[in-house]
Formats: sequence, C-alpha cells, structure tokens
Amino acid sequence: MRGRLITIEGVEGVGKSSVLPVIKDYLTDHGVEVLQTREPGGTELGEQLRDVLLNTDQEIVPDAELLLMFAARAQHAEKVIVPALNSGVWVLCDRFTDSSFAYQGGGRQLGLERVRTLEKWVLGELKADLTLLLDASRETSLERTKKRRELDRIETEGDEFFERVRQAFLERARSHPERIKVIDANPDFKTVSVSLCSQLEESCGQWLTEAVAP
Ligand code: Z5A
Repeated sequence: MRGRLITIEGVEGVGKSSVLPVIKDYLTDHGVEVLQTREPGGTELGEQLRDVLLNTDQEIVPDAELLLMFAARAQHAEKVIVPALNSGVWVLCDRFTDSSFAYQGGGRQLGLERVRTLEKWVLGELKADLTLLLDASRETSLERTKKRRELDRIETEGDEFFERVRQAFLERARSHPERIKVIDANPDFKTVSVSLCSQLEESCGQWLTEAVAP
C-alpha cells in the first residue's frame, strides 16, 4: 500500500523542528515506516540550493527565490518522496509547497497564480495527505527564533513580511480545511505535542489501520 505524505508548516521559530520527533514517534509506534526529510533540501542538490537560498549575502530576487525553491522540490519529489511513498513508506516533510504559497506568494507578494503554475508543473498530482500548520503569534515565534541561533537570509525580514506569511498560511488552511489542520503553537511544548497527537489520531487513524492491516 502507498505511503502517506505528512507535512509540517508554520512561520520560522514556531516550533516545527521541536515537534517533528513527536510526530515521527507517533507514526512509528503505530507500525509504519517513516522517512523524515525537509525543504528546501532532502537531496544533495536540494541541500546545496538550501545553502544558496539561506546562507548568502547576495540579493536573490523574489522570482529567483521561488524558482530555486521549486528546483530543489523537483529533485526531492522525484528522487526521494515519490519512491518512498511508492514503497509504502510514510514521508514526514519539514515544510513543503504551502511554504512557497506563504513565503513567496504571500511574504514576497508574488501572488498565488505563479506558485500554482509551478506546483502543477513540478508536482503534477503529488500533494500532501495531511499538513499540520503550527500557528503562533509573531511575539511568540520571534522570541523562540531569538533563543535559537543566528538568523538566515529570509529570517532577517521584518514584522510586516512575517505577518503576510502567517496570514497566507492561515488563508491556505481556510481554503483547504480537509488537508491543513491548524495547531495552536503558543502554549508550552507538552500542550502542543498533545494537540498534535490528537490531530494525528483524528486525521490518520483510519490510514494507519489500513496500512498495518495483514
Ligand atoms: N522557505 C520558503 O521561503 N519557501 C519554501 O518553499 C520553503 C522554505 C520550503 C528554511 O526553513 C527557510 O526557507 C524558512 C522558510 C523558507 N525561512 N524562514 N524564515 P526552516 O524550516 O529550515 O527554518 P525555520 O522555519 O526557521 O525552522 P527552524 O529554524 O527549524 O524553526 P522551527 O523548527 O519552527 O522552531 P524550533 O527550532 O523547533 O524552535 C525554536 C526555539 O523555540 C527552540 O529553542 C525551541 O526549543 C523553542 N520551542 C519550540 N517549541 C516551543 C514551545 N512550545 N514552547 C516554548 N519554546 C519552544
């Protein structure tokens, strides 16, 4: 049976990396094999493009940023995600196409149409089965980002940019309520983890039963 693609999204520093092990453990405890990966990245080429995108001092114009995100995604989808899903492995991906809609479509104000065109070109019918969108106030995500490490190129943008990104994510969730589930990421780690697990039970319970049925 084909695996499922689960993505985790949200603005920077909201807590995605912290909760990934909780999601992975939940799925493996229910008997499925899980491949954890990330975007931009997930392949040798993708990691090189990630480095270009995040760790450069040179200006990258918004169209180039969007195209590089999708170049990395094309490689990732064809070489890693689709083969894993076809072999029955569940893929847990830290960011995916919704980030392009939110950051480049919303934050950079490129609009949704160009992102949709690339999504169709690069991914065809491939879509996330479930997207967990961690949402927190700007104050919360900023405070958490500061705790963490040096800022990358995109993280140096200002409050207005990140408010547009957050609103674009929430708009995506309103447009795709069956797939994108918003998790309140403001509370402490334990509370967020409990919310995530109960969402996983609701959204994936049936899929997991089918996946491990003899
Ligand atoms: N990007 C894009 O523009 N377009 C695209 O299509 C794609 C990506 C795919 C790289 O993403 C950048 O690429 C990103 C969007 C862009 N840039 N920005 N901005 P990334 O995922 O690698 O970068 P990130 O969003 O900054 O992720 P991160 O650095 O891993 O942050 P996080 O995973 O959301 O947060 P965290 O590291 O788990 O937590 C941050 C701190 O808060 C840490 O000290 C934790 O211990 C703490 N924390 C976490 N949860 C809690 C709770 N609940 N309470 C208290 N403290 C907490």
